[in-house]
Amino acid sequence: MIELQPSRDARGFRFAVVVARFNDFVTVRLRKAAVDALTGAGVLDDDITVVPVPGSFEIALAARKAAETGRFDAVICLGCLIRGATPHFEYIASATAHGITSASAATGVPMTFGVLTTNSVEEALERAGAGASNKGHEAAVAAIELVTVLRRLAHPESKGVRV
Ligand code: DLZ
Repeated sequence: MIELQPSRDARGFRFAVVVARFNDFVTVRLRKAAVDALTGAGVLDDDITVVPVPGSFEIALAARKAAETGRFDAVICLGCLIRGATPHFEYIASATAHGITSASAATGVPMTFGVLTTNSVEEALERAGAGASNKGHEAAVAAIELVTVLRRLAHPESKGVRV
């Protein structure tokens, strides 16, 4: 049996980071952590395009449009929905998640989900702190892993390990 190995080396790959401005005191932290994770994996500044959108509800359309340009290997989606402050929280959260899933399925471009859905501001800030538990960081690392393992899947000469 061969198990394909994702890589943390993302040199040469191009990413779009779609980020909602709503609750920007949180989303700027998600964005910074995502960009840091990408550059830390070898992605050039010029190969990262940040696409700001008003709120999480608008992420899916922008992600799809970014994917349709053909210029990106993956799209990282970032936003912050806080239940207490958001009437119709469930509707927006559900529309956002389904919209991103559909956009990825329709375009075939990997998209990752760094949209916080929390009960409070405190919970949101906890998930946007320093270090690897920041959900922007996690979404960027997931995008890198997905891009690299799918690349290896597409190429028969891919390196895998026998398990
Ligand atoms: C309107 C709204 C509300 C109340 N709460 C949030 C939120 O917590 N997080 C977020 O990302 N966006 C929120 N929005 C904005 C919607 O996502 C959307 O931008 C607007 O309804 C305009 O379509």
